[in-house]
Amino acid sequence: MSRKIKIEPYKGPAGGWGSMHSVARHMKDEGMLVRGAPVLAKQNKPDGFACVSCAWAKPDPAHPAEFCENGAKATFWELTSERNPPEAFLRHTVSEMRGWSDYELEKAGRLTHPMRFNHETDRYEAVGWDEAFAEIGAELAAIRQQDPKGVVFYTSGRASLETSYMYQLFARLYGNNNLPDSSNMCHESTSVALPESIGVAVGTVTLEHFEKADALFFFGQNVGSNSPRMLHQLEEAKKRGAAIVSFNPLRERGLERFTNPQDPVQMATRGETRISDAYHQVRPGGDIAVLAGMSKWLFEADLRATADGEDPVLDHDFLAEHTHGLSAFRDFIEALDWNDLEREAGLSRDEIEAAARIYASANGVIGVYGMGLTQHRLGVDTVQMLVNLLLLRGNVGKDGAGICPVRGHSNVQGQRTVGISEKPELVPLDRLAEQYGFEPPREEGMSTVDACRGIIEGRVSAFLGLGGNFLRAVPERELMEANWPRMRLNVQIATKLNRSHLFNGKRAYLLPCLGRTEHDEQATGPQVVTIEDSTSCIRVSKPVHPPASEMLRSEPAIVAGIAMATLPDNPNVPWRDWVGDYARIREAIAGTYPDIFHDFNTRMFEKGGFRKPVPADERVWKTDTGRANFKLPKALGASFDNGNDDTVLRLITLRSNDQFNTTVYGYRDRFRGIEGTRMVVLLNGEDMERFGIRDGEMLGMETAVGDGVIRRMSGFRATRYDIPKGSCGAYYPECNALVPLWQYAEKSKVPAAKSVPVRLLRDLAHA
Ligand SMILES: Nc1nc2c(c(=O)[nH]1)N[C@H]1C(S)=C(S)[C@@H](COP(=O)(O)OP(=O)(O)OC[C@H]3O[C@@H](n4cnc5c(=O)[nH]c(N)nc54)[C@H](O)[C@@H]3O)O[C@H]1N2
Ligand SMILES: Nc1nc2c(c(=O)[nH]1)N[C@H]1C(S)=C(S)[C@@H](COP(=O)(O)OP(=O)(O)OC[C@H]3O[C@@H](n4cnc5c(=O)[nH]c(N)nc54)[C@H](O)[C@@H]3O)O[C@H]1N2
Ligand SMILES: [Mo]
Repeated sequence: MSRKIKIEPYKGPAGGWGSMHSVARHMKDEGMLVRGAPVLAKQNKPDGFACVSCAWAKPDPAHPAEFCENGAKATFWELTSERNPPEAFLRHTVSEMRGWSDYELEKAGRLTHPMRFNHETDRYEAVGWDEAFAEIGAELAAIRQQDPKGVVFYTSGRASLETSYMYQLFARLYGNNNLPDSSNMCHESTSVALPESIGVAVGTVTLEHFEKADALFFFGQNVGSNSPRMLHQLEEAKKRGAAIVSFNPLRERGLERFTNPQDPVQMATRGETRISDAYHQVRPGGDIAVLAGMSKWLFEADLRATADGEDPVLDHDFLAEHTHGLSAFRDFIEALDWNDLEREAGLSRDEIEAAARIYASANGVIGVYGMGLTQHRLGVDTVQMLVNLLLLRGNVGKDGAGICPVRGHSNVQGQRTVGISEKPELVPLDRLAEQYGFEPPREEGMSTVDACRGIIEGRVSAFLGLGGNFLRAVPERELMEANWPRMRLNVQIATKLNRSHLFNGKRAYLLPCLGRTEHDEQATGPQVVTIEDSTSCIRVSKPVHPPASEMLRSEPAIVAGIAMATLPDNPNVPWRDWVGDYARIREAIAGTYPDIFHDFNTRMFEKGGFRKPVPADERVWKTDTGRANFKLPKALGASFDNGNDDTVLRLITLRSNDQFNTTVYGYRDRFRGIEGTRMVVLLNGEDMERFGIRDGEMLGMETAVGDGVIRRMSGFRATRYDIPKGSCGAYYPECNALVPLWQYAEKSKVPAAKSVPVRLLRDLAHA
């Protein structure tokens, strides 16, 4: 497919007419011109469905149009009129489809029929549901006899609370805790960092906190592309006079300016809201140094204020009553040298101190962050440094203050709440044992990185994917693709075809499911599901549209179908009744987690949903010390150390405005002004001159970790871009072949996708 490549700076704001045009184009492309508008009217509404895109909070009352450009694209992507039926599969061998792009694979449309891979014909062929379940069940049962630990149960963060609960129970009844999920590549650094610091694994803020905040600090989260509905809260904050400060190596448009498509005056006058008051282009991995520098200024300013008889800068009452480890933290910070901080941060002392002044002048501050903090070698330490900064002025558990990890997939946080975790200590196994009369496995299961290693080393016999595109999302692509076919069984529950379905072991099945927007009719009538958003609010999602095909089954029905065909009967686990009435699943969830889910079937309809208890927001600290802990970082740079080797760049892997993870909606990264191609490498102008590279020249890249594995890719168009010296950017998932599996966040094992050490090469293909 040839597309016109256009690379030029985008002058428009986030939102605005550009966003309206983009929604309209996608409506047309997916054949949704007539059906689209009524569906969007129900998006994120109390009587509608929870958006399948990001996990940002859904306010109640909702805005008249509580959807964004990307949420609309996600809805149209799911409800497209394109179909990928068995006849279409007969036309192409699987080997042939491996040559297709991610865009082309999914563009083929919704899967309509269960499919089984035939090695002889190298094709997927239609199979009946009962036959598929029976065959999968027999194979899983046989593997269970030999090695119940050799099966991986992966989930992507979209599946509902109901499905996720059933899935984790299935894995544990099967005999392992191998429940990696997309969170392992994402906010796992949060899930490890926050419990140690403040005793909860999730953010502490709600929309009410946003309404009262005096300042918001953004670290490595691209709001305009990845959680655009939050721009409403930011716009309101700006109108109130709140300050917004951003730290990001790239100048992301959504953090700069926004035109609210729902504001007729702004739209008519092409008016816009300036979002960030200050924007600091931190070096990738430089946030620990920034946060340390800000803390350093705060300690000094506090001493000065006390000496001058002025109000203290730190919240001494809070520190004395609620925290642990302050003096060690102060010693650590005081010993730091500004030269080191400036070098690691890539920012001047003046800039860092200016940010600290804004921080000190605000009463309530929210620290917002995303993958720019979590996907680094010291991702956990970085998150904990952000907490340290917040603690200094009591900015946790106070009105208008708190920590806000912006979660990715729409129910990724909720899946953890109902037991999707490889870590047995996070799950009430005793309770499950009692409820279902079995002995749950107690040893730690495989995380995503462990599962990849297991697959590469041939220790994994079967892989079940509940959504997602594992093979495309993980690091070390070449070794993963080469070793994947060694498995005995690959079962993928999906809505559309993707690359993970094209590398098959001995047996492979592709099971098509209903999307969240689609009517789900079971024995007792129409069903609804529930999800949890980034602010821990749990609410109902009602489907609004007929299914893409009559053959589709719901995710709960598919999980139950496989489980019943695999496991011996257990009268305590009523799979069939659960599928017949999802309220019964919710009762079971409430039985396992009464504190969170009591009266689940009633409370799910409450206005705005009900909130899971978040003790830290009440200043109750469920930590080892019973207080909020200051944690010291292991080093000042969160990335790798390239010493004096200035030929090694830190590669940031990026999302465009026209994708949802591995789903590529199109080739228009409007905000960055890159259209028609995703194979670009964004480079700093001085680096280009230093290496003698011309704009538009084709380059290769090679990972520079010296572990004996050659990771090389070609075909990147050199693109001059406003990015810090010594770093470069390229799109995920295209460049995942460059990400080494073992280069992950210490403690959380999140692949360090925001600072991959690379060298540029004259293009291999053109050499
Ligand atoms: N439309 C759309 N929405 C999405 C997604 C999508 O792909 N498309 N994905 C969903 C998912 S699963 C997730 S996890 C979230 C991801 O949403 P984000 O958390 O926003 O993730 P990214 O876009 O990967 O990167 C975030 C930002 O970090 C910056 N950054 C890189 N390195 C550093 C650093 O060292 N320090 C700092 N301060 N910044 C840095 C990058 O320039 C980028 O702007 O979005 C969710 N929402
Ligand atoms: N280099 C690099 N790698 C990264 C990242 C990065 O920033 N850089 N980000 C990481 C992050 S944050 C994440 S979350 C992961 C994402 O990893 P995944 O969650 O595994 O990937 P997705 O692209 O979200 O999955 C897309 C597929 O989900 C299926 N799907 C969509 N809707 C449904 C549904 O309703 N039900 C079912 N059963 N299937 C459905 C479709 O078949 C679609 O092809 O990638 C990670 N990998
Ligand atoms: Mo994510």
